[in-house]
Amino acid sequence: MLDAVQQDVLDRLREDGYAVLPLDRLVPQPEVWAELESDAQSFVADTEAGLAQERAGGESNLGRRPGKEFVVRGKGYGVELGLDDPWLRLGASRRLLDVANAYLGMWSKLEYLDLWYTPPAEGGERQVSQRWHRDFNDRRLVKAFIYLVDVDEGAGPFEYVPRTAPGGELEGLWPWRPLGENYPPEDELAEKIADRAVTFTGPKGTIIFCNTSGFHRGGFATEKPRVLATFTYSSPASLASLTERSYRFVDSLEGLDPPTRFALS
Ligand SMILES: O=C(O)CCC(=O)C(=O)O
Repeated sequence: MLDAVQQDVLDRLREDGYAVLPLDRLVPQPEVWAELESDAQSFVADTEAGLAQERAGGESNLGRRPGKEFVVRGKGYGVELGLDDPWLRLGASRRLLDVANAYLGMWSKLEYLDLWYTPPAEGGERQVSQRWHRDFNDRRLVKAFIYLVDVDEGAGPFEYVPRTAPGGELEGLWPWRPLGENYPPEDELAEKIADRAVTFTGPKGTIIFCNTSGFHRGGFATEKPRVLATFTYSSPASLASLTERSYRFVDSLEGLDPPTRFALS
């Protein structure tokens, strides 16, 4: 059962492949946001201290992944998480999970969650996910991105081409295939989509739901850092949902309701 806010997100996801709204419409409890914001502030402070250390020629323990070094990750792959983590609680909450599950038409796995800090690029070209691409994981999946700072053009906003996900009117553009051509030439794609791409600039606290098997890109910050939290919900049939799960759930599953238990196990 979805309430009106969740139903509206679902309708827009089905129609366009994305939906955007203030997180507090979906999760109106101020104490939830206060805890997330305070955790986000610690992440930003630790990251900025680590970056300053690196700039001074020292070493840091900032989390980065080979191939996508431009993002500093608050959690990273292999992290152990329990229900004391406010981000895990949010990602596994029925407010978000029910939307993802309704869209996928099945109970999903919470495959990935992380906090990302993307410092401004020092010149150079767009790399990997800063370029237009489809995600490989599955034909249908849902990602949520929650901005933890105000994001304008200079902070590398997320961008999406509505209706390019499988089932959408533009699905035929370099169509999604398992291990397909997920990164077409940027200029050819830009020509084909003309002005149909949506750029998600928005204030802190904005949440974007998106089926990222449609074309998307982002994180090409040029002037200021972008900070966000991100969750991926995918079908249990997607190999990535089990083999690439980014965290290990180390709390008890006892007492959790069945969809939450499924998402975390
Ligand atoms: O950083 C971004 O805005 C794009 C992220 C992305 O491509 C993804 O999560 O699949």
